[in-house]
Amino acid sequence: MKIVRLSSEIGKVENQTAEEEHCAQMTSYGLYVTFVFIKNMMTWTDAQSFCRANYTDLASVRNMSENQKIKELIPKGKKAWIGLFRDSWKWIDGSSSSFRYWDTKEPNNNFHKEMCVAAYFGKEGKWEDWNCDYKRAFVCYSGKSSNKFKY
Ligand SMILES: [Ca+2]
Repeated sequence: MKIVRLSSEIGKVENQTAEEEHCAQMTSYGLYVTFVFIKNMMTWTDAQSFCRANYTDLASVRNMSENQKIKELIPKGKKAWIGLFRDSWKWIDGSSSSFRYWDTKEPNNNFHKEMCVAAYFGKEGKWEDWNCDYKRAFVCYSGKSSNKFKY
């Protein structure tokens, strides 16, 4: 797989040939987290399985700088699943970050069926809740997640 690796540590693109996979590496809470954009369209659940098989999990977005990093990975106007779902809104990695970046009027739980969250990168990376069965591109991460690593 071709990879573009954008490292916020060195701030340059190391490989320009990428197509399928885009990565951003950044330090968060003192740990390296690598975000990977997958353009294959999948339901939220399938996207989660894919991320868990190939990376760590769907991306948790814990602050504005992580949201910004992810935004930079994703083609403008695209929506992509992230790892937030409705169980009083919980990140799948078990982390308890309260950072949210909802678009206006979101989350609105249309038809009471919107349990999953996509970030919409035509709108500054703001989030919308969506029916989990929609097929979308998505963002995985790899790295240590906060529930496996105590500070
Ligand atoms: Ca919605």
